[in-house]
Amino acid sequence: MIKEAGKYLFIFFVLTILYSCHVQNRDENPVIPVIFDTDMESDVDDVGALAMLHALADSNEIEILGVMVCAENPWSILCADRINTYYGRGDIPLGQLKKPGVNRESLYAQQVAEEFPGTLASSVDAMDAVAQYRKLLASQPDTSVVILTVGYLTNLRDLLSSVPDHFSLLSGKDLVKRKVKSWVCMGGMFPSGREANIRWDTDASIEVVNQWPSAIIFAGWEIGNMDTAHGIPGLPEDCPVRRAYESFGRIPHKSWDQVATLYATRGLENGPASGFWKLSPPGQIFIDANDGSNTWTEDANGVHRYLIQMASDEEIASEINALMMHVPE
Ligand SMILES: [Ca+2]
Repeated sequence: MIKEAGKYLFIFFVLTILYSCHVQNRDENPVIPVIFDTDMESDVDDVGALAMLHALADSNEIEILGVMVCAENPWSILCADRINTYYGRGDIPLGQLKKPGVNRESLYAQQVAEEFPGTLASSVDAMDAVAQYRKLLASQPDTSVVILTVGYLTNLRDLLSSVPDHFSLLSGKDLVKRKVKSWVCMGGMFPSGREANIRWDTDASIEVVNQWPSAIIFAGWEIGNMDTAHGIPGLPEDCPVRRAYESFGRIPHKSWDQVATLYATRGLENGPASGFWKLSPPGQIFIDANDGSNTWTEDANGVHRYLIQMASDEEIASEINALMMHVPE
């Protein structure tokens, strides 16, 4: 009898220790809530970035709160929905740019949208991106959300100028100030240059970078100009990520959106990839209204920073490739 009781006590001890380790682990590595804002049309790196986010969600490193499309192309959001569905997350809240914005062709979005199963029938049925942003931000704890933009800044411009509604009594600007922890923006070229995400909707870009109520971290063109996706043809045939890359027709391909994604997830603060880059000194991005090019001014009181690559291309690409090649169970 005493021996039996001792056995149960021992099991109880082991379980208590295991549980406290689990709680400790969870506190040390909290799940990062991410909103992904994409122009999934003209280039295919957005697809690679979304694949990475699903791999990171499967390893409980992040939660994909929502996927926003900042482009007019009606196939983009359907393509994102098919990818979410493939990874078992067809219920991720979606938001679509509903006002006029950038409208560009895609070599893969319609193919993926038409050939793969999903939950959204038409971009017309999708919720307005600004409303979805407001709904998602209002539902989250203060200073918690990471916004990752890998496209035009049209949605964020419209979010900032949004007014109180039934989701929140705060203005768009105050809601961002209250809820957003970090905004990582794939955009710009540093210290200067002309990059697509910033220049295609130059007016929105200028308004956002001048009005954003907290810090912005830019993942510039120069640090994403490295090849990844070499292994894509080895993914299963029913994988929409493989279809998108093969339809786009360039494998391997550059990785602007994936680099920003890796930083926004594993690179922040003391994340496992935080040594891959360092932050520039604080400063201010300046965007030229005539051609959308940007320059940079160091300023001790500035709230903008850009990433400076510290690790080799090979090291960073290998981490990105591993995440992109993740196959859901
Ligand atoms: Ca993009």
